[in-house]
Amino acid sequence: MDLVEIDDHLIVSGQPDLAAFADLARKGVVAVINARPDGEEAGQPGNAAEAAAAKAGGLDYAFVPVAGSAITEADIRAFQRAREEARGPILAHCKSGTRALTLHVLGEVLEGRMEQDEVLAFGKVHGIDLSGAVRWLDRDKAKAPYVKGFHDARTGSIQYVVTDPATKSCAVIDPILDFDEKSGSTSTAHADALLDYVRTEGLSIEWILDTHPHADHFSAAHYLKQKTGAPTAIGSHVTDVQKLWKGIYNWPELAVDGSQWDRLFSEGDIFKVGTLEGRVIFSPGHTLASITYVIGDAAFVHDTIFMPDSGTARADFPGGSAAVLWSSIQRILSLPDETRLFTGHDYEPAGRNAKWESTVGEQKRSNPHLAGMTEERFVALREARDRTLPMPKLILHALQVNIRGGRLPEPEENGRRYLKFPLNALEGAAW
Ligand SMILES: N[C@@H](CCC(=O)N[C@@H](CS)C(=O)NCC(=O)O)C(=O)O
Ligand SMILES: [Fe+2]
Repeated sequence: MDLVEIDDHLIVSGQPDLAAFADLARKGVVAVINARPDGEEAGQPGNAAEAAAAKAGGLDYAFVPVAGSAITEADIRAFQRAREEARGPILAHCKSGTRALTLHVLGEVLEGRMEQDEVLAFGKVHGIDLSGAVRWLDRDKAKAPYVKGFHDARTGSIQYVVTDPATKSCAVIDPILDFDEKSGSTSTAHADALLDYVRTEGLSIEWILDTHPHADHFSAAHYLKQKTGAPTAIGSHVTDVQKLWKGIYNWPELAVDGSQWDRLFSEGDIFKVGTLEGRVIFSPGHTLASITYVIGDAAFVHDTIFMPDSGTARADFPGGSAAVLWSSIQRILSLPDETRLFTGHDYEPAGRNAKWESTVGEQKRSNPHLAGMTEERFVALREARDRTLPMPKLILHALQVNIRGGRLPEPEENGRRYLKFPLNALEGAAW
């Protein structure tokens, strides 16, 4: 294994021999970043074996798997984080070292610590061809909209800011209001991080959008509207979801006309984010009201399709249907292959870094719930899996907030707000 010393803190290499991990630790290396997806070639040790070898050698370990053509900002940030968290030199590897150095260099350019026109020469000094990194940066500059995702590790949700670079107008999609169910505390940490980003980048929020009433976290739509005055919107079938949960919560005063939002979107509706056009696709199945926002070449597909290694969303909540979800997914997959897909959740399977961006083409090729699938087999697979899933821990907390556009319950006469839960209303208890 050739070790290429990039600086005092970073060594890049091809696939290391696992037997060498203990040796690396003796030489002062404190962590390994594995940038290779599993299964690239026979004899590759793979994530689980590398994680175990790192642990045995006393090394920290991060799994940031990337295919050369499909590096996303989330991967670059995860690589940066793993470097920042390391207390000493780290070894980053892929098959040849090229992807590992590419991840590093892209982070340096995005942070303004390296110029794009220095990249090729920097690679040459180390004997590594970084022309792929230059192509990535060219593509990144040409992207419209520019999409910033914020992953919430607590709930596995992603909130987005979607920006028209020409006008610096943006839309917020699926903003998160933090909630700790153990203490009953709410926090605006995620929503404030989003507002900080909007302020730092000099953006103006044109829309506060939700794809559906979430079952696993509170929406920060109402909070953000109070802070910015921007209009809120959701799918028009939210009224069906309101009617359904009005019954479950036994809540006579709940208005079920969608008046809690400024706009209700239906299939085919068009809206603007600066000069970019947004289009609505009705995509139910996970909920009765789910919609997908297609803005430029980016589709915000919420809980339909997850990352290719994570399959699809569940369809067993009240009002859910696996067959309906299948049809919605087919609509999304009929978008052009290069359409960027941004998902609503990522649960970091097998300890890999959180990711949220894929393309229609990648999904059709490599999502096991979709590639070569028939409706019948999908429905059988989805329903079988859903029978094994416990309800999300916040479903009863979240729906009563989210069917009112992210408003917390009104305070009682002592000034405190209370949530209300039906007992024995939902199935799926995991005892
Ligand atoms: N453990 C999570 C599970 C959340 C969950 O059920 N997520 C939904 C989307 S809201 C899903 O589709 N999960 C698919 C799966 O787990 O396979 C929680 O309790 O919040
Ligand atoms: Fe969800």
